[in-house]
Amino acid sequence: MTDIACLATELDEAVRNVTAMAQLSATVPLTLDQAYEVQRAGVSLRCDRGDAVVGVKLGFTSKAKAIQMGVGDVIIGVLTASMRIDDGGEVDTHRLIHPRVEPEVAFRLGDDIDPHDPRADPRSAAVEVAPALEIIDSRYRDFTFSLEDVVADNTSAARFAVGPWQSLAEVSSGLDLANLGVTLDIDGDIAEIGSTAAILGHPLHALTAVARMARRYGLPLPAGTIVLAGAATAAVPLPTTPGTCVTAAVTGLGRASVTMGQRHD
Ligand code: OOG
Ligand code: MG
Repeated sequence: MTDIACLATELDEAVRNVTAMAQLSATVPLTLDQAYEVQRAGVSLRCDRGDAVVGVKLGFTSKAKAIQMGVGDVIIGVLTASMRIDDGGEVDTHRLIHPRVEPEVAFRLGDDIDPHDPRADPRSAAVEVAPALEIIDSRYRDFTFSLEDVVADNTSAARFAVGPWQSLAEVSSGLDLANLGVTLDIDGDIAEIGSTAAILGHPLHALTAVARMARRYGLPLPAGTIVLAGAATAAVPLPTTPGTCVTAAVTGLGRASVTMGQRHD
């Protein structure tokens, strides 16, 4: 029998000890459903220590990411309060194993989405939109994993920062959210360029995908939930030199930035 709690603890310790581990799939045959159970058990361990769920994130919604990681299906993970960095805030790089950063679009739900109601319209529940940065940090050696591995590892979720929120209705009346320019820059030098079109063809499709997956895997989606729609470009290694600034900019939405903090080694 697969010991879900044991696997969740192993991954949790990799986070806490900032140490990469072997892929679970190397030794344990894991189904996708079991992988989501491991993820859920890992989030519970965090919450038992006083953390709180604040959102969800999608992974592999863009071809660039799926190709980069060699893994195809869309996946969902959980964002907690301790992963959040204020816009313009500092990244505690010494707590991360081999972080990468990617530019994203974030939504905030104004209403609950009832995950059990197949008619619920997830798009109308989203009321705000913002540019965002996600820092991912696989707990597996060499940032290499199977689909089940990465799901069990809470989709590599590590840190995220959200730029200024704007009303989704207002933004949508003046801008075509389906094709906005996205850049990721490091100290002003462009590292990646993309378009919001890369996110499932239209970032609002991410909300439909979130509702579908939340229903399947039993994730609650209350009002206030932050949704990271998935990277618009491939991820780049996070430069960890103290003072380095990384910015995601989305045309018409603005920017989200973080700065690397002091090393503690
Ligand atoms: C998994 C997380 C993917 C995205 O935006 O596609 C993801 C990984 O690449 O480690 O967050
Ligand atoms: Mg991401």
